[in-house]
Amino acid sequence: MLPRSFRRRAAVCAASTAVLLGITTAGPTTSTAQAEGEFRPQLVTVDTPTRADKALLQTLGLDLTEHAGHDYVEVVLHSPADVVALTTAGLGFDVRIPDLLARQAENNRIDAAYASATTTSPLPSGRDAYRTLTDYNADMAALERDHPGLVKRFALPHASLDGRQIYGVEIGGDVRGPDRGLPTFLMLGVHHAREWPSGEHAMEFAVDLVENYGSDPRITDLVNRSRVVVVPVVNVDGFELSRTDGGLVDLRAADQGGTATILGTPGNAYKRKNCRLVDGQDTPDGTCRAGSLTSPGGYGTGIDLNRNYGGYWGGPGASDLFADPTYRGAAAFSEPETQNIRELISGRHVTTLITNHTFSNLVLRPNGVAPDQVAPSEGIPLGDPYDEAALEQLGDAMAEQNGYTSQHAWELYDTTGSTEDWSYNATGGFGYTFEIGPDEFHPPFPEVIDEYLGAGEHAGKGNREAYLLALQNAVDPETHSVLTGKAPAGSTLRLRKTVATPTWEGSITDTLDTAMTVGPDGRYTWHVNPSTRPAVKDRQVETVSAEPVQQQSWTGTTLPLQSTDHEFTVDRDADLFEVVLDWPTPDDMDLEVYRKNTDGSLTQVGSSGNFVGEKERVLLQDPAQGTYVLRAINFASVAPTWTLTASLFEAESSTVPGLVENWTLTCEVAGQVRQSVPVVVDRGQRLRVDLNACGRRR
Ligand code: 0X9
Ligand code: ZN
Repeated sequence: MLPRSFRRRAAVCAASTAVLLGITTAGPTTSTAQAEGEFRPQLVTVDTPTRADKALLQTLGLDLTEHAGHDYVEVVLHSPADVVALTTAGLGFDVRIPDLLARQAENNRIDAAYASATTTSPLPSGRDAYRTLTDYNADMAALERDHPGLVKRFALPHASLDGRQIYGVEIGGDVRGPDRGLPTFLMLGVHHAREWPSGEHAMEFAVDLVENYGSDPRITDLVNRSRVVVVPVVNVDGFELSRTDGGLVDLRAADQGGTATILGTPGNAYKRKNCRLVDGQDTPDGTCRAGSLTSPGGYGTGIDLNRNYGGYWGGPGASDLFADPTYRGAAAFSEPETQNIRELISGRHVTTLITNHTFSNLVLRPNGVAPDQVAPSEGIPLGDPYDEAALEQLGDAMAEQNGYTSQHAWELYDTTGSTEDWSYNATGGFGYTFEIGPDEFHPPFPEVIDEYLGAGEHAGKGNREAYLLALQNAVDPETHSVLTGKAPAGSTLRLRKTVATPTWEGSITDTLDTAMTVGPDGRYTWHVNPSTRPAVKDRQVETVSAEPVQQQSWTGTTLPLQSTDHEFTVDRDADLFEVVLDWPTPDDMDLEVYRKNTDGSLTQVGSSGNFVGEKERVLLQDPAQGTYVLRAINFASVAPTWTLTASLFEAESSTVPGLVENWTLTCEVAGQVRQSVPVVVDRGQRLRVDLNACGRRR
């Protein structure tokens, strides 16, 4: 969860630099010897109160991290010359971690100690350390080599910008046989370079299925009834840089139990985006490392692949500035990595997908944007997904296995152009984002094991069990559609649909084109996604009354790093509870909303984590009656005067009627289309279509 986390930590760090320094020197000892007078890379906080200061800093060729706020940027200094560059430019700074190598060594030591004490970890693969890209590729090749009837390795259609092949594996009981219309379950990892556990879990799940096929009846049945496609590393270039250039730097020790976790790092360990160096121009093969030298973190070169998909592309929660961590790219699907996933999904019936990320222990479901938002391309509020009840049910069931919080993606923060917002709205296949792990992008490896297998009260469940539930959903005909009937043995059936998928302001053209081969008995059963896309189905829209039915405002001033609470009682039925925190200066404030329990304790029910300078807003649907605590928190260096407003609204629910779409089903014999019929099929429906005319020559 990028924006909230780095902003929060940044504010805490900036305000307590002096304290941190003292603690850091007393922190973990280094295992690397330091020659006298030798310069050790250090992490400093550079003051950049104006945009001009930031621009100046960007010209110095220094190693800027993504750890930044509106008035500072954290920078790694690698040499005395870097220090001179900063001072000559007249930019002030505080040293935050005086010896990054010492800190990195300490964290690497944890991993090394674990690896050397462990021959075989309890993971399906037995691995005891993070894979490199080479390891992933070798493991996928080995899976295929050792289980040729069960595993097919494939290269995705587009090579990466830096010239690498991107691989995936397909797993199925008869994976080399013709496609007989089984549903596809898709598992993705590492859209964001630094989120290493997201690839580990995807890969471990593949190994898990393969190793247990034939002995575990549940897994055997699931694998026989589906095709499981796993692409563990979508962003291969970024991952290779992150994984091999710089190690783990854990800032928690330096923060004495504060909210800081981890971000500052040497090298590219915290790179987020892909290896695009210039929009619209291919990156010369092999040059990504060079291009990233001065932009290792989320900032700098690259496209945020989780803002580049077509669904509502270009809307809220995605930046149009190349250097930003959430840069959406020049156009929807401008990047080879997202094109790969688009083509994969457009060519199969992916009935359920999970795209893995780190971190925050979340199971997120569509949509990425709050239901009251109106995309100009549509002119009506986004509403809840048509399949909200079913999406929520599976999300909650998965979250019970791993102990994560199940919620709409927009409840985290707005995003547009994310994987499942496109895949769900354009194809109807269920899609979820997992944010793995409590507090780090790539924590010490033992944590990866715990998250996969489950620990504590989730022991024996974890993401493994959550993924199995998702796979179960993928094969369950109740959650997709089934076409069945007679057709000539060996004929090719094809379902096609060319549609306009809304971006935020316009649309893109999606062609879904899938095929299967009819078996020797002249009958077929095809597991497909519904013919009408969720994007155009009936939509429940809440029209909120213009005037609140109840409203209360407070003004106040809160000192830096302090917070102010106000209570507000909801004593009537209302459809919407809105809390807004506004203030005049472009400062860093946060808003949290709690429900007061009968024993006086507080349960957080909402928080707002907008970028610096935006006002904060929390929206609660159907608020329960009772007392709420509204907390204004100041992370900034000044004490602005703010206004806090709580409003209750009533809403009228209306249905905006949607469209009915059809698939075009064709039957081909020897490459010739012999029959073509429109097919309308809903979720949960089983439709019989006999293709008798296909057997006759025209
Ligand atoms: O911001 C993101 O892309 C994801 N968080 S991360 O820290 N892994 O970068 C969250 C995306 C949530 N939104 C949707 N999936 N729509
Ligand atoms: Zn991510």
